[in-house]
Amino acid sequence: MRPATDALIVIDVQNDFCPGGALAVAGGDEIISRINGLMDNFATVVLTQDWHPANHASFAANHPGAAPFSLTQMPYGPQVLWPTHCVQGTTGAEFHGALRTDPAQLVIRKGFRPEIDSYSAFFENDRTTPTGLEGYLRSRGVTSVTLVGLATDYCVAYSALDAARLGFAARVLEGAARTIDLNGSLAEARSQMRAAGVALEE
Ligand code: VGL
Ligand code: ZN
Repeated sequence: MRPATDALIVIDVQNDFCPGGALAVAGGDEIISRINGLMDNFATVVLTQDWHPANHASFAANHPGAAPFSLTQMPYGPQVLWPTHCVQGTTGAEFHGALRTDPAQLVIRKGFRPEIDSYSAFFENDRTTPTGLEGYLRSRGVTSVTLVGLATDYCVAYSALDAARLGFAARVLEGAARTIDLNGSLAEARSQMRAAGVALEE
């Protein structure tokens, strides 16, 4: 067991991000057995769940004429328009059936405001609206976070960058994560994480 100051944060291991899902990440289900095993090593386990209303502004379907994976401008900056995914209460939004959920003490749901996306487990995409995770971790004495899940170059990277910015020691286990890799997003995410002091490990 790792020290109580270390938390495992499992990002968005949901049906829609796994093969067969609406925004499937290649090999997304391959990481689940490793993540399940990691949970035994951590006294604090947090799961996140992408949790959008059907009218969410990140869905291409809610922008007439816009193609999925195109870019638009939101008040908070550029935003990729995604296929409709992880709609609240749907099977696609449920955790993958093979993921252990019993060891988790907290489930953070994010992206529930129609007008703003939330990749990070800590802040919505304006980078200022908090999810509450920082307070939860700090009040439990956590100083170090290990991030795994889907997808490396979006929700995992945004979460890791915010963790580092907040002063947590942050590491991403790339072998327990899978990537979307849209227009060079993986290379960009990796260089940003390295620059921010996030440890990238297998
Ligand atoms: C994610 C795109 C849209 C993710 C969530 O979990 O990485 N990516 N919503
Ligand atoms: Zn989403």
